[in-house]
Amino acid sequence: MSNFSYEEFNVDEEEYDNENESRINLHLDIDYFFAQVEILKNPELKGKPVIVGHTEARKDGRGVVLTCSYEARVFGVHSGLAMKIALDRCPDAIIVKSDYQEYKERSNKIMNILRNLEVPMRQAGIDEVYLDLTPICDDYQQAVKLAADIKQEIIDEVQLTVSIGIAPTLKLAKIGSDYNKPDGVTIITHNTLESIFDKLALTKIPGIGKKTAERLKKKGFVTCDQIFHRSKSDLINLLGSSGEYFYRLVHGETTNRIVPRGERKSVSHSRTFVGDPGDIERSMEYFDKLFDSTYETLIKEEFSTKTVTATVRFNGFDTITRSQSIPHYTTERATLRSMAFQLIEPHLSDERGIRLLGVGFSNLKKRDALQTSLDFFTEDMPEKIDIESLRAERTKPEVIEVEEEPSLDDYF
Ligand code: TTP
Ligand code: MG
Repeated sequence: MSNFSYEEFNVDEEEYDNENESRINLHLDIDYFFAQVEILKNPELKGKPVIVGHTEARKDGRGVVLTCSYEARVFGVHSGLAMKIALDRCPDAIIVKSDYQEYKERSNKIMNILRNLEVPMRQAGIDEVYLDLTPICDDYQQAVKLAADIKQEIIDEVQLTVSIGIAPTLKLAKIGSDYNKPDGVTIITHNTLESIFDKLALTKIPGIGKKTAERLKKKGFVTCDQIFHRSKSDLINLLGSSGEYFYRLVHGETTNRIVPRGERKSVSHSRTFVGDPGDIERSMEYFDKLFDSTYETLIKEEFSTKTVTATVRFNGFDTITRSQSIPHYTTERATLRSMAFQLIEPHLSDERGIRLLGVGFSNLKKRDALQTSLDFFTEDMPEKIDIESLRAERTKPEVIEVEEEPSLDDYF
C-alpha cells in the first residue's frame, strides 16, 4: 500500500507582458522538511544521519529516500535515491517512517502565516511557496527585513527553519532559496547575478534535470556562468530555443508573475505523493480524481477551454508537462478527459516512481453560466477508466488537433 497524500493548488503563474516593471519576488522552501519534522518530534535524532522512508529497507531492500537530514547528505544520500543504495552509502542511518498528517499540518500553518501578508501567493508543493512582495515592499532592504520577520514567525509558531530567496523573477527567487540552505536568505539582484552564477552547477536551475544536464554537458556547458557569459545568439545557435530560455533565465529576464485570483487564465490541480502511488492502475485512478476536481473548478468558475495539460513529476526532480489543444472552446467532459489521459498514460509506467501528478486547463474563456451548468449535469460521467480501451484509443487516428508542448528535456 502506498503511503500517499496530496496537495491541491492553483498554478496562477502567467507570462506577464510588462517586461520593464521591476518586481520583488520571494520563494520559500522548508529545509529538509520531513526529516526536520521527525527530528523535532524526537530530539534524540538531532545531529544524526536520518532518512525518512521505508523502515523495513534493511530487510527487504525496497523503497526510496523521501528525504534525509544534512548529516546523511554528507554521505551522498538524497531524495529519490533507492533505500538500498542509501544504506550502502550510509550504513548507520536511522530510518524513520513518514507521518504525512504532521507534515501537512505544519505546512498549512506556514502557508497561513504567509497568507496573512495578503500578497499574491502560489503554493508550489507541500514545502515551497512563491510570494510577490511588490505591493508591500518598496525596495530589497524592506524585503530582506520582511524575510527575517517571516523566518522568526515560522520558528515561533511551527519550530521549523526555512530558506528564502528574493529576486526580480520567480525563477531567480527559487534559485536563491536553494543557494544558501539550510536557514538561509539569499538576495539576487541584476547586479549580483554574475557572482551568484559563478561556478554554480547547471542542475541548480529549476527545470534542468539529469537528462538535460547530460545533454548540456555534451555541448560543453556544466556551470551557469558558462551560460551567463555567452551571447544570446551563440546560445540559440548551440542549443536552439532552449538557448534563449536559459539566456533569459540567468539574466533575470523571465517575466512570469503570480496572477491574483480573478485574473487567472488557467485552472489546475496537482497532487503530491509521499511514496509512489504504486501501479499504473492506481496512478490512473488518482489522475482521474484530479481530472474531476480540475474539471469541477473549470465548470464552477464558468470557463470553457481549448487546452489540456498533464504533468507528472518523478522521484528525483524530473518533470514532464504535456499539452494538447483543440481549435474550439469546449466544456465537454468526455473530450477533455480523453485528451488528459492520452497525455499522461505514456508516462505512468516510468520506473523512477511518481511524486506528483497534475491536470490543468488553459486558454480559458468565460461562458454563459446556465449553459455551463447544464453541460455539467447532462454529460456522461463514466465511473471507472478502462485502461485497455484508452490504449486502443491511442492507436486510432487522431480526431483532435494535437499540439504537443515539449518539456525542457525534449529540447535537444
Ligand atoms: P524538497 O524541498 O525537495 O526537499 P527537502 O525539504 O527535504 O530538502 P531541502 O532542504 O533541500 O529543501 O522536498 C520537500 C519534501 O518533499 C521532502 O522533505 C520530502 C518530499 N519529497 C519526496 O517525497 N520525494 C522526492 O523525490 C523529493 C525531492 C521530496
Ligand atoms: Mg525543502
